[in-house]
Amino acid sequence: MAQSVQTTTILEQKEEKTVTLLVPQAGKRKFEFVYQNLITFAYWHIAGLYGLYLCFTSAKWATIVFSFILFVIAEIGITAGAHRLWSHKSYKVKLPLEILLMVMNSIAFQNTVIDWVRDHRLHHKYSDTDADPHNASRGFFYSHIGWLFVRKHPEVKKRGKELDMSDIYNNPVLRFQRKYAVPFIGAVCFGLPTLIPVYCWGESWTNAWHITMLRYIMNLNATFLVNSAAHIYGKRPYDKKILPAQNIGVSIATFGEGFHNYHHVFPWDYRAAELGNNSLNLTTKFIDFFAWIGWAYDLKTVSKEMIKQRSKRTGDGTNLWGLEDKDTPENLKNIKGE
Ligand code: ST9
Ligand code: ZN
Ligand code: ZN
Repeated sequence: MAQSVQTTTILEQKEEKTVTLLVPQAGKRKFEFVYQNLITFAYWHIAGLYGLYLCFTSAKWATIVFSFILFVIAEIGITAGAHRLWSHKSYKVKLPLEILLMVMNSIAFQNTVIDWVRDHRLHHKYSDTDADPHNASRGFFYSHIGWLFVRKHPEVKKRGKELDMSDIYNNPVLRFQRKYAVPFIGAVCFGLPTLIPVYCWGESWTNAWHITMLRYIMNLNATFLVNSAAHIYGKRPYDKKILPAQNIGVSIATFGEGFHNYHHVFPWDYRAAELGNNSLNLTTKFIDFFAWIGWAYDLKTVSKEMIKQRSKRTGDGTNLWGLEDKDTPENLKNIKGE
């Protein structure tokens, strides 16, 4: 039944060239606002905040717990699914887990995975330039949410067309999600989460709907923090010349996606962090569990030696080798500088 966890350590360092400002900054480019998005996001946020108020005044405990569980499921659908599996191919999965992740991802409704992956691969290839959909050199607000209120920069569309997306376009599970996006995502993200509390434990319609909104905006904003806060605040132990940084707060909010300086340097590592066993990294634990039952395999990691070398060469000198698990012989060696 249980199988041992299989991991692949990439021994050859893929030289990750930092593509800083490959595309000229268009600081003066006029924004073309999409007013429909402004109105929709404003409604989602106001409704979600009202949902928060209802949690403290009239909601049933069952509704709050149910929504929190959905929050966790949806977030893992983004982190383990859209991000680590489909965008970065940092591990492989069997069909049942792929379908499960697609459903979990749909509960988060962050567009379809196909669109998400295209934007995310661009984000890595052209980080913080005009070709990055949520270019953080334009500030916190733009990279957090503002980019969704305006038309994309022409460079995003131009460079996006040059990406190899064949694995994603040919993926039947993702094609299903895109084909039935409106009814399917609508049902699992908004419809069922509202109906279940009403019909299963007699919650009021208004509580069920607004707490669904609360869960939804919490998922969105947690994800957005990776693009904003984790591209601005934190240390840069692996590459001091790039904006992505190590941000513990974001790691807590996103189940392990805030170790962002590491992630941009080693994007193929399924742990998205040097210390994959870190207790904040629930996503890694999720993948490890499925590797244990045999549904996930070929988990890619990076050797300690390669991390250390890269860190010494390009980091800001803040790598805390050994602090988190300093009892291991390997880390004791590192601390002593052997
Ligand atoms: C939402 C946001 O869903 C989801 C993204 C979240 C952020 C992910 C970041 C990852 C973080 C880091 C990882 C860690 C994860 C941690 C997770 C923790 C939980 N390449 O888009 P359109 C072309 S918000 C190539 O309309 P506009 C293409 O031809 C919630 N081409 O552009 C396309 O047609 P098609 C719900 C591209 O008109 C055409 O342009 N979502 C590319 O400029 C039109 O595309 C919403 O509310 C590309 N990358 O509009 C929707 N992009 O697609 C929000 C576009 O047929 N979005 N093209 O090929 C929009 O309304 C619009 O996209 C827009 C831009 C207004 C922002
Ligand atoms: Zn990534
Ligand atoms: Zn990033």
